[in-house]
Amino acid sequence: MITVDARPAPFSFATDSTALLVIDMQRDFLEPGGFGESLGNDVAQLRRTIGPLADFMVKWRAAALPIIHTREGHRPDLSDCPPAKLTRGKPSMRIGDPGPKGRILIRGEYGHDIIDELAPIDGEPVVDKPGKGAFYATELQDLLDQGGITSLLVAGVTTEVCVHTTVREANDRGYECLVLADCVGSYFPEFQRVGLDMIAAQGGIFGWVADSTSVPL
Ligand code: TIU
Repeated sequence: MITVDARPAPFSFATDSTALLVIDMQRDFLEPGGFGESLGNDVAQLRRTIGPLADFMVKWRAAALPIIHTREGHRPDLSDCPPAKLTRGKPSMRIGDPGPKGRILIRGEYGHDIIDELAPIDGEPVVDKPGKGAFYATELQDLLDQGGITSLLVAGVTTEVCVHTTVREANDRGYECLVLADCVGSYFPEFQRVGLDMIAAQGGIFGWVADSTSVPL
């Protein structure tokens, strides 16, 4: 067992039943010209997560522990994109429109893929998801069941959107989740702070929170 000094209490996990879940570290969210920027966001806000997460992934892989990556995006014909998602707000470019990194948030496009700094290595599953949560309409539950995974360390973007939705879904399914505070990012500093507080509040209502440097690997 490994025990992490976490909020609101120490978090313990067994190395044979824990995976690192890296959510949506895609060019569309972290680089200019993608979906995140089209929604009016400053992508620079997310980029502080890249260094700590890259360092942590090196340590996690060195310990031969599993990593699962996710990507948010849609089929080229947009058949899996609900109209409510497609037309919401007034972005300068909508999902499926051509952008500098290819069609926005479309599977197979350059912008949809994971940033080079955090590229998956051979054998690491990449789960494509149409929604914010990583369990909805994906194979994630089966992957975790097959691997005997009962605990998740969670990283990625954005804290209050896809990370939160996924952690809530995971919590309801019985997974114990430790959210790595320095490896999750929001476009809004106040949402980052409150998003993490919401997870750890009420005795850890959705999970635990700690910096990646607190995980004694
Ligand atoms: N807009 C925003 O904050 N996030 C998303 O649209 N997707 C994810 O969080 N991955």
